Amino acid sequence: MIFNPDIEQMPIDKLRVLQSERLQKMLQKVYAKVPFYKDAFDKAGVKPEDIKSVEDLNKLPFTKKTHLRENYPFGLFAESKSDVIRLHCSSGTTGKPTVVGYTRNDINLFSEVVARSLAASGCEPGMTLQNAYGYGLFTGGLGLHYGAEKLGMTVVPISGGNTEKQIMLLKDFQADAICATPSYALTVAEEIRKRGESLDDFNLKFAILGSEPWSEALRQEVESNLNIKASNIYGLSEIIGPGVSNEDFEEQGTGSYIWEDHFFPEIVDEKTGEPVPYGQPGVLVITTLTKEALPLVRYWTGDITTLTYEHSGKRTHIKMGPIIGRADDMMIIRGVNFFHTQIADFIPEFPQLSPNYQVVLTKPKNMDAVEVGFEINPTYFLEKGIACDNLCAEANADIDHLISNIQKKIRDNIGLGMNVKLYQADGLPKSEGGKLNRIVDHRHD
Ligand code: DLL
Repeated sequence: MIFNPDIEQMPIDKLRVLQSERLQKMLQKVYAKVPFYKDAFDKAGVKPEDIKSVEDLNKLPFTKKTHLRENYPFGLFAESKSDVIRLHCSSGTTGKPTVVGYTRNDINLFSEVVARSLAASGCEPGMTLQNAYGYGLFTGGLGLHYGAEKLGMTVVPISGGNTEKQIMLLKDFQADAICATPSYALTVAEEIRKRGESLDDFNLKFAILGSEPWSEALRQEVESNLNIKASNIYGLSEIIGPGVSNEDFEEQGTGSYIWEDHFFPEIVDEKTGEPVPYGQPGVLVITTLTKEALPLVRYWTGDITTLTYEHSGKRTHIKMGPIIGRADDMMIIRGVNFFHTQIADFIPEFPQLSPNYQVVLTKPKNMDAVEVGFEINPTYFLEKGIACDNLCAEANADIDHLISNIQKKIRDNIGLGMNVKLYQADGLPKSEGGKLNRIVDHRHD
């Protein structure tokens, strides 16, 4: 189903006119109301009226997370605090969080883009959504909640974690869809399989997964364990939260539609900031066109991806590829650039492995070393008649062979020698409800 066909299927030339009109209005507003932007535009020698259309955007400087931090908590807000009806924060581990604010219109806009995203994922009015994103300062829980209500769904606001109860309510309330981080969806899916539950007792058809990078291997595992369709949802608090873009469940693998009537995307070179042609990877930069409380001009998301127009899809809006990684999460190991998602990419080639993995960095003798941990896929070995709890002993030859094949794959694909360690099923940390950190860095211990 298409939630808002007039907008989602608007011809590109009309969309450009709408975007440019909205952009001009927004630039006038931030120049008048946010001292940070007045200074930044003046320094760049650009006045809002110099930007006639979205094509002129690259005359303007970027806004970065450091700017939000320097203006903590409300310095970049363009509306008075009394018009802000909600605050959220972006997920960060240390120090002061990044604070984002919403007017009533912003909450309506947030709900609209999430409703579009849920519909693209297969959801329809009348269906029940189990919302396993965390409720609280994180935008996932409340963001999906309001969007699902707007679409006309019944929401089960269970939040993340408590897997036992998740499974009970999925069955008892006959949820049609679940939204969660992909790593937590995997935890739930594996638990359902491990318990030998019958899928006939469930009514699940769709999953809406995002908030962290995930792989085709993980998609396959969740889809086949639960017999559902899983779609990608992308977003970040600074721009709105979840619902900046979403995959259509019938167009899997071709990217996620960016709702570009509200969020104008660019891809730029990570080092030079210059535009990168469509189809090539670079940093995603987004300008909000309609947001009131916290409008952002050319916001440097730090996420690396590609943009492409794919004219055979159901909608006209541009699509972004999967997130390859965050520019600041790129590891440079012995001179080679490396994102952990490169590991996830080849897991489907090894049916002996589950999609879960972990990267451990150490620094023996002052040289960076990488160990990648994988979990055995118990179904694969059980089908061969090998018991999982005794796996390594019984399947020694298989395992040695597997390890050397994985090492070769890593050398060929990434250009680095890495140590490979295999764990029993459930041997690696799992998501307990939220985002899963796959990198353990002991280099500075
Ligand atoms: O994670 C918003 C969200 C909630 C998105 C629920 C989807 C579902 P933040 O906590 O501010 O917001 O983190 C934003 O998470 O810059 C990306 O690096 C990463 N991220 C979000 N969605 C995806 C995705 C929410 N689908 C940061 N794939 C972003 C890969 C994602 N990474």
